[in-house]
Amino acid sequence: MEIKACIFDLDGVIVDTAKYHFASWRRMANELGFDFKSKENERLKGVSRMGSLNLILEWAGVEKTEEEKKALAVKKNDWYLEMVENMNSDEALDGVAKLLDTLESKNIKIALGSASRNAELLLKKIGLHSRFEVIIDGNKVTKGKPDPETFQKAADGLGVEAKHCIVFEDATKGIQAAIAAGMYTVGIGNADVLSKANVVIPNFNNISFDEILEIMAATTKS
Ligand code: B16
Ligand code: MG
Repeated sequence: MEIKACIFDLDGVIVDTAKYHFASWRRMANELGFDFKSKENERLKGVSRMGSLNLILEWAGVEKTEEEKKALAVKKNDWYLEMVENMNSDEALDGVAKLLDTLESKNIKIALGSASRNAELLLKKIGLHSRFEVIIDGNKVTKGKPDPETFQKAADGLGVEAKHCIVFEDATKGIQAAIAAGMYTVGIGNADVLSKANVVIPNFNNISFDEILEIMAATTKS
């Protein structure tokens, strides 16, 4: 299997913005007289802003008009933007910049495949925007994860066939999307949660790209 491109999810893979999404959604839920914990929050990972709001309203048993939903989504996003306001390059997750260097040195193409409409802003804040040849975010797709559109568009933009792409993802919906796109999947995080991924690593600390390729080769032989 020859790998020609790597497609990265953003939140939970490049940067730990998941905690800010969680905090801002929880603040919104609390205002509605409802609360949810990290177990439920897991189901919001990789889900679009409106998709997340709909799920939270469903859990809360609260009905809102489309206009009210739009206003709630704007409010949540404003809180989220306040929280990420001061992010800088220190907040790129450990090992990410080094991995991008390695990929560049091996002429492996790099793309982003994120559900976030704030993806470009965040990449600029952490100083990694220029490292991505193609950026597919929530503004550029009509069907979010687990639909494969995000990753298919990223691969098309790079001009690389799906079978030559690795996707790095922290969300089950993202792993499903990458599998549906016919790509090799590396889960970042908890192996129990990401059991559908070809391989799961806790993070990019202490693992090189060659080691990831070795694990892939070993797991795809069997
Ligand atoms: P925004 P990813 C996703 O980013 C997050 O995991 C998810 O929690 C969030 O709701 C979604 O982006 C939309 O984010 O409100 O910024 O448009 O993991 O796909 O990079
Ligand atoms: Mg994610």
